[in-house]
Amino acid sequence: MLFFDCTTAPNPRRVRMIIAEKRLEIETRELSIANGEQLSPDFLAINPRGTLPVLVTEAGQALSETVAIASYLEDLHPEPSLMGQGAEEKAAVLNWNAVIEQQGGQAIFDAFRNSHPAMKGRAIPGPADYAQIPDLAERSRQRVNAFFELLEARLQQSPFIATNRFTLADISCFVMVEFARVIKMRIPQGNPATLAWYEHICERPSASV
Ligand SMILES: N[C@@H](CCC(=O)N[C@@H](CS)C(=O)NCC(=O)O)C(=O)O
Repeated sequence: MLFFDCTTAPNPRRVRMIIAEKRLEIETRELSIANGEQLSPDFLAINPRGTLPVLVTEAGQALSETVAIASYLEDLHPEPSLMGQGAEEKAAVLNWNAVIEQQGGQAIFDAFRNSHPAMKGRAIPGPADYAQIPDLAERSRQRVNAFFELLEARLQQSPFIATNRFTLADISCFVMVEFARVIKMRIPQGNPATLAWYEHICERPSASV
């Protein structure tokens, strides 16, 4: 197995947290997105989408989606479970993880990639260059505000994002919320349930990877 990582990027961080939670040791290769190493011909031969993370499985398949990597590692190493146990929990984890990615992660990434000078011409990850759309950055910031309200409503009802235990959905949410610092957005001080959840996750050893 081989894990292609980038220590500055949020999606690879989700995989690092999964690996840490499951206490696995996987051979890792670091690539620098800042230096464009994800677009080298050698890496594009492994992942033509030119994105990180990538996990090359035992059979040699290159997985480029965090959820797929999480599912693969969960099958090989079921404990501790991060993908839920039983039909209801498994469905809840996938459901909430998708909500976090689409309502939170995508809004944060769009706000960042369509406004930050370092992302000029790189508004979408991958081999093709796309121009920034400033209006999209602004609209995305509005969506991030809505995401924080969605989170607060959920965490008023549930100790963790998807179930009553820590799962992949919490990892995704924690990483996205921390990444929002790049657009200078943080959990609002008026959202006590989200702040308490955040402090609780910060106590886990995996939060520091
Ligand atoms: N859907 C993928 C997203 C992968 C992704 O977009 N990764 C970003 C880093 S967080 C990337 O590779 N960016 C490369 C670039 O900006 O060119 C996942 O679940 O991991």
